[in-house]
Amino acid sequence: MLNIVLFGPPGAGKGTQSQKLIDKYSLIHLSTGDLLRSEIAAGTTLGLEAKKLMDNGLLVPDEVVIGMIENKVKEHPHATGFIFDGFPRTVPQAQGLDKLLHDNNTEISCMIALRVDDEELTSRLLLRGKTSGRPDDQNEELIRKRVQEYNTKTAPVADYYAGQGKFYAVDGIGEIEDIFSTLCQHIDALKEKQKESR
Ligand code: B4P
Repeated sequence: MLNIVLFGPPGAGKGTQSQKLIDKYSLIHLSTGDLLRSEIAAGTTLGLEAKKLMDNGLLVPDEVVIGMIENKVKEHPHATGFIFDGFPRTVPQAQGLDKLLHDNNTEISCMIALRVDDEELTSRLLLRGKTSGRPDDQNEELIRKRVQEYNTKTAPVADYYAGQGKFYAVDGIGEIEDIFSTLCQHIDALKEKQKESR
């Protein structure tokens, strides 16, 4: 299986690039941000609790997102691979994901990080906020809070995968198509390696 974690700060382009990758590699897209927003739209208890945190730029508790991902992975027993978008966002989430995949006889193939500086992130999210209707994209202070959450809680997840020799970083600034083709080069090289080791 090809299981990719697409990593990066809020606004790095994870959702944008995931859409393109799932089309090219026929992967199942699992975005915790999208899953949480659908819980909010459905007005579930989980959604109402998550909304309070998300609207303040904070992360949702680990056990909530791990449970959501577990349910989704189980819904696709015949998948050829998954793209994890916006998950894991903490080291305990990464450990939970490793365990879940191990229990399903598979593992993470690689983590690819999109590198984008804070100024560019802020301007992208404020621009998206004009049309997305997302409360967490509406003001600069909240966006900075999300970036700060990323720097303290999420950035260490890169070291977790680097320790397993699975971490790659690409420049996330530039044309969307150029970034996509760099991502594809990494993934194609990985697929070749997987073939050789079979
Ligand atoms: P997410 O939905 O994951 O939101 P995001 O990080 O803002 O989105 P993303 O990074 O995918 O956006 P993209 O760059 O594609 O999370 C939202 C919230 O949910 C979190 O703050 C947290 O509260 C909660 N949450 C989610 N997962 C969680 C977890 N695992 N644990 C705990 N809490 C969790 O797009 C940004 C903009 O940039 C777009 O407008 C796009 O068009 C533009 N863009 C993309 N690429 C570009 C490029 N190359 N050049 C110019 N613009 C570009």
